[in-house]
Amino acid sequence: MPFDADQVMETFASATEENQLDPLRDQQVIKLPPEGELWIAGDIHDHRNNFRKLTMAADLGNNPQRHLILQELIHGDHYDEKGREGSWELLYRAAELKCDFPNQVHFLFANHDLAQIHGEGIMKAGLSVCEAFTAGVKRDFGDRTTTMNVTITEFLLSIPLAARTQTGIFFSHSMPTDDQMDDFDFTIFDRPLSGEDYLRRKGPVYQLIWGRNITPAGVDRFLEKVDAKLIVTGHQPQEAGYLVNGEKHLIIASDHNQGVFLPIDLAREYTMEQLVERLTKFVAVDLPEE
Ligand SMILES: [Mn+2]
Repeated sequence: MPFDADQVMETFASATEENQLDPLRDQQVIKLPPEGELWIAGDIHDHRNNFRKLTMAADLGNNPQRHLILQELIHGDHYDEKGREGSWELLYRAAELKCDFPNQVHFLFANHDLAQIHGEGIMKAGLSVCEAFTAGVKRDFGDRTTTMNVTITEFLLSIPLAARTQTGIFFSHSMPTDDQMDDFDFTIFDRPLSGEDYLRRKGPVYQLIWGRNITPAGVDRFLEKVDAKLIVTGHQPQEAGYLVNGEKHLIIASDHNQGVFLPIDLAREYTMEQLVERLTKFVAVDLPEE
């Protein structure tokens, strides 16, 4: 399976530019329009079949009113016999999709993206998934590996932190933990970011995308600060595909058959019950085999 390094790098570079110039982007937030649709997925982690189902069913070319938000595409289960992991390719497919539909495809920055930028920070069965990812890039690009890693890092750094509807729904990969919430720097959404914002543990970007087990009281404080009514995140694995945490926080996962995505109408308001009713399981999406 040969890859054309120049073409792959050109696609990542174009997608980087499209992320930066996204017409809906205001600093680190995608501000969705008052009409049309949004389809949002949770963590995908190189689940290639779910990605295929989502993009084919979304049919963006025939549905210009439809927006698609993707998050945490990398670090999945496609390891070769030498422990090299191949999720750069799904990230590349997503970058291609951004280039094809720059006004409709958007991303949310996730902790696996940040770990891959840093080249470390997530272990699985005692092995670094970031090193496995880089080994996969090296397998497929040989002596172009260094430039490819720089290109991929720039793409990951171009991804915004959040999105919101005009009807009060906020989207981010996660939220700061309850004990970080009081001191959390909420200005990260409204200004350019610097290296300090991404620092391990102390940086607000790190805190936003790594936080787990936020209580409903923490969710309330977060939503008050960002002036939204409901929040949808990924990040915490969900065997059933989703979890309603309290009354205002919906967690979705898209990295297995029972995973879900959330298609909503941007023009209308939703209660949590109505959002949950909209959830669509990947297993229910029927597409012809490839
Ligand atoms: Mn995550």
